[in-house]
Formats: sequence, C-alpha cells, structure tokens
Amino acid sequence: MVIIGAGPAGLLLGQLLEREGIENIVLEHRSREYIEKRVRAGVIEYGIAELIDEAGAGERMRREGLQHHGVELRFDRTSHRIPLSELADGKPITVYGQQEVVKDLVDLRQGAGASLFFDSEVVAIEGLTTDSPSVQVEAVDGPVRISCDYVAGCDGSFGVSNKAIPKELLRRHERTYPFSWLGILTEAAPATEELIYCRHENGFALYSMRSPTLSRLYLGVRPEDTLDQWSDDRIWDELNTRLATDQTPEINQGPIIERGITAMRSIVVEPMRYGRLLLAGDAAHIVPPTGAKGMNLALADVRVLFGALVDQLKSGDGRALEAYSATCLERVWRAEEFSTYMTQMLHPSYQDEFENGIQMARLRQAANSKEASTVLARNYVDLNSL
Ligand code: RFL
Ligand code: PHB
Repeated sequence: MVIIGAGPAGLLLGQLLEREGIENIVLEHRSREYIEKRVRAGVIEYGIAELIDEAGAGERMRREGLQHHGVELRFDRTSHRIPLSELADGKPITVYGQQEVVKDLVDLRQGAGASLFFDSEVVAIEGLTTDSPSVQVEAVDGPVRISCDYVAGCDGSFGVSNKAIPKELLRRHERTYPFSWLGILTEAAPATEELIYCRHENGFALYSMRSPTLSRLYLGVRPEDTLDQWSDDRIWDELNTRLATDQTPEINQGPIIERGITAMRSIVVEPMRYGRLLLAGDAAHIVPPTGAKGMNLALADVRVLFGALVDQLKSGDGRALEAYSATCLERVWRAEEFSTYMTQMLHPSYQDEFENGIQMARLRQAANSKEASTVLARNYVDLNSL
C-alpha cells in the first residue's frame, strides 16, 4: 500500500504495517531534515504512548520523555492544579516533542530498510474506486506512477488526499477563531514542573517544556499579528505579565531558538474513506492546539486503520474497514468538543464582557468542582477513557 506523508500518522502506520509484514511505501514531499526539525506538538496521551510502545518505537520516548501527573490552570493571578493522574485512573501524560517521535520512526524505518522516499510529492491520486488505485509522484529523478491496493492519506490538511474525494460527497465543517498562537522554543530550564494553561485579560499563555533545559511557551496573539511585531523583549514581557502570580518568580529566559505563529482552526472532513483511499490525521481533521489533541487524534486514527487493514488483508474481513470513517469520526467530534471547550475557556475576548463572564465561570468550575475537573482530566489524559 502507499502512504502519503511522513508525519506522525504516516510513519506510525508504516511502522505498524511493517511489523505485520504488510508491504508499504511512504512518500514525503519535504526533506528528512525539514520534517525532523518541524517543532509542533508536545503532549502525548496515555493510550497513545502505549500505541507507540506497541509499534516498537517507544524506547527513547520512555527514556527521555517527561511523565506528568498534573497540569495547572492559572487565572486571576492564582494557580489551580488539576491532579490529572489522581482523577484519571492513575494515568500520566508524556511530554515528548512530536519531532522526536518523527525522528524515532524515521530511524526505525531506515534501520529496517523499509521504503521511505523524501522530496517526493504526490500530485494526483487515481482509480480510487477500482481494485488498483495509483498515485502520481514528482520525485527527485522525475515523475513516477505507483500502483497499489490502498492509499493512506496522511498528508495533513494542505495535502492532496482530501481533495481526491469528489466534491459532491465531501462535507467540510470549519470554524476559525479570532486569535493565533505565537510559539517559542527557548534554551532555558522550565520554571515549572507541570504545564501551565493561563488566562489573563491580555490573552492566553501556555508554559510547556521539552526537557530539563528547553522550554516551550505560547502566547495568544491577534490573528493579523506577524513575528516582526513581536521582539524578544516584547515576548518575554508579555509572558511575564500574563503568567505572573503573587507567589511565583519570573519565568526563566534564554535564547529563543525557534518561533512561529499558528492560526487556530477547527476542521472536520467527512467521510474519512472514499473507495480505496483512507484519510488519517490532519488530512481529515484539525483541532485548535489548546487541548493538545492534534497528534494524539492522528495516531488514534492510525490505531483504528491499522486494525482494519490487518483484518482485511490477512483474513479478508472488511467490516472494520467499512466502518473506519464512522468509528473515527465519533472520537474526532469528541476531540473537537474538548478542544473547543479548552480554547473558549482560556482565550479572553477583547470586546465581549458577557463571553468573559462565561469563561471565568467555566474556569472556576473546572478548578473547583471535582466532577468538572475529572471530566477535564480524563479528556486530557486519555480521550478514549470517557
Ligand atoms: P503532518 O504532521 O502535517 O504530516 C503530514 C505530512 O505530509 C506531507 N505532505 C505530502 N507528502 C507527499 N505528497 C504530498 N502531496 C504531501 N502533502 C503533504 C507533509 O510534508 C507532512 O510531512 O500530519 P499528521 O501526521 O496527520 O500529524 C498531525 C500533527 O502534526 C498535528 O495534529 C499536531 O502537530 C497538532 N498539535 C498538537 N497535537 C497534539 O497532539 N498535542 C500537542 O501538544 C499539539 N500542539 C500542534 C501543537 C500543532 C501546532 N501547530 C504548529 C499547528 C502545537 C502547535 C503550535
Ligand atoms: C507543547 O508543548 O507544544 C504544547 C503543549 C500543550 C498544548 C499545546 C502544545 O495544548
């Protein structure tokens, strides 16, 4: 089978299929260096970390990843700890960079001599309603056409695969938000042991980390903002203002080694299957990053898709593949709901005081009611557990 895209979804699917002896080829538009440097997600759900282990790719994640048992909600200059593991059957989250997961999977694949082609853009997908679809690839040495039995579209929201579903069958549900995230990676020891999600009247802030010497921080900014409007001094000042409490010291500052602005969107594409094409990950859905669900959702699709392909290809049982889209979409909408809840609760409105009142009521409930914090914790740690 052909897998389009060497993000976490495509690479994990390839790795799982490889271990079952199911032949597959992964085609990636960008270079190896580019995909290994792309800084994105950092929080891995409990069940998804187990899936990475099951794929034989968890060794470094278990060694270098940070296990967290709580997160903090910060508002009104006050900290409120949500004891995640206590509320979610003892389960922790793992803080480990997406690009590290990608590096581990690329290393495994190349070590095993499995097919993985970089700088190879799929430009067209054909014959999806026949038994032998094919993809047209612009590779380093020129155009190539590859025939296969199935095509896994793991090529993100700007890829080709979701566009291969005929317009009259495709439903696309979309929501944009009136803010973006400015994210930085800095060579500074985290001044917090656990992640901090903060609502301040100036906007959202998030304190996260990658290792004992690397911090990852985000600021909610206006959608029209550009990086040249945000000098280092302005970024640090704003982070310090938003994250300040009466007890905590200033955040640790260091050289900023990566920065970017990301728009916030929710997208769901239905159906996730068309003939021999199966969409997984960002190709089918986008969530705003406030719930830390994007990569987790991508890998959860892969878990379902892998099981369904094994049933079909090893035992000729096509039921799970038939149900693939419906099975995934149920979880996708739950993740959209949770991500929207987290996003709306933590990003203040600059005009609507009614909205701000609702946000504060939600935050107080999430922090002070055991029932509300349990729902938040279970959704955050392991979406499948609710
Ligand atoms: P990817 O990672 O985008 O990979 C798709 C790959 O397909 C390639 N491609 C093509 N290849 C061949 N031919 C074509 N025509 C192609 N078109 C595209 C691309 O080059 C790329 O390599 O999708 P995938 O695998 O579905 O993975 C999804 C995740 O990357 C994404 O959901 C997360 O990063 C979202 N996200 C987070 N998710 C979490 O679970 N936890 C988090 O803490 C979290 N934080 C975040 C995030 C995303 C962020 N940004 C930058 C959007 C924080 C941020 C700031
Ligand atoms: C990150 O560490 O990059 C991160 C953590 C939590 C989020 C989003 C991103 O919700």
